Amino acid sequence: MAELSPPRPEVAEAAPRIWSIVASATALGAICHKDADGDTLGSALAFRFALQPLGKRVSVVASPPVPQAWWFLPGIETVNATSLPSGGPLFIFDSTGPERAGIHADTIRRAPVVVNIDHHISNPGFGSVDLVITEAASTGEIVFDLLKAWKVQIPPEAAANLYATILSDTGGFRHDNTSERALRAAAELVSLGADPALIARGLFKSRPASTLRMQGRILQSLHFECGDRLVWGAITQADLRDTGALTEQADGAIDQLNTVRGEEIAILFKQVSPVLTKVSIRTREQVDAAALAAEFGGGGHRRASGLELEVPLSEAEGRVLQAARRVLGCPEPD
Ligand SMILES: [Mn+2]
Repeated sequence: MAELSPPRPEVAEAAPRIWSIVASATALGAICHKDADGDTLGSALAFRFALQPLGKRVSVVASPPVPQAWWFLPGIETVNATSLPSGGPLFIFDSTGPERAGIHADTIRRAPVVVNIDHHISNPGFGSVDLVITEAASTGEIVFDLLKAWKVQIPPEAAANLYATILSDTGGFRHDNTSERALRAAAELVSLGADPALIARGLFKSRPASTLRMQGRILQSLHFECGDRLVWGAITQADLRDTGALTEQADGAIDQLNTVRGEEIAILFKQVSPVLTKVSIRTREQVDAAALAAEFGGGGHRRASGLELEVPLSEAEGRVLQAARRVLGCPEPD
C-alpha cells in the first residue's frame, strides 16, 4: 500500500482529544443531517467501518427519509438499523447545527458529549468538541485525516465511503473546492480499496427514469434573466405527481441549472407542501451563495447553499429572486 500523506495539522492537533472520547466508550452514535447526502452518510459510515474492528459499536442514524440515491454506499443498510446509545458520545457529521439533525436535534442538544465534525463556513461550533475545517472539500476528507492521525486501519468499505464524500461534494471533481489535497485524498482512498468507476456509477449513472422525467419538467420551465446571469426554475408537487418522482430526486437538478454560460446565480425552488418551499442556490464569480441563503436563515458554502421558507412557492420565489436580482444589480422583470 502506498504511503499516506500526513493529516492536516489542525486535525492532528484535535485527534488525541477526540480519541480519548472514542476510547472511553464502547457504544457511539454517528448522526447524519436530515435530507442526508453522500457526505454526511459517507462520513458516518466510514467512521463506523473504521471503528468496528476496534470493538466499538457505532450506530449510524439519519432523519428519515434517507434518499434512495445513496443505496450504493457500503453499509447503507445499517443506517437507522440500531438506535442511538443512551449516554454514549454522539458524533455529528456535515451539520451546521443540532437542528440539521431533524428528529435527532433534541438528543444532540441534551447529550453530554457531542463531537461536531464539519466543513461548512456557517458552522458556529455547537459541540463539546468542534472540528470544523472550512477548507476541506468534504466532511469525509476531515474524517480521513482523523483516521490517519489515529493511525487506525482504514478498511476498503471505509475508503469507498470517504471517496464518495469527496466525489459528491466536489460534484465529480468539478466545483472549485476540488483542491490538490482533495485529489490526493481521493487517490489515497483508491489505494485503500475505493473503486472510482463503481462509485461514479452509483453517484452519476444510476438515476431512475422518473428523475430524468422530472428534470425535463424543470428544464422546460426555466427562466433566464439579466442576460442569463440569473437562471432559475421550480418543481411543484404536481410535477412530482405527474412524473412519479420524490422531492429528494430533485436534489441533483440544481447542477443542471448551473451549466449555463454566463450564469452567476442558479436557483431551484422545490414546493414541498402548500406552505413549505425548499430553495437550492449555486453561484459563480463574486456571488456568495452562503450569504444569500443566510438572508433567509439558510446556510452552506460560498458556491452552494440552501434554505427553507415556510411560505407558498410563489412567495418564496418572489422573496429570494428579489434578493438575487439585488445582489446582481439586475432589474425586476416587468
Ligand atoms: Mn459536505
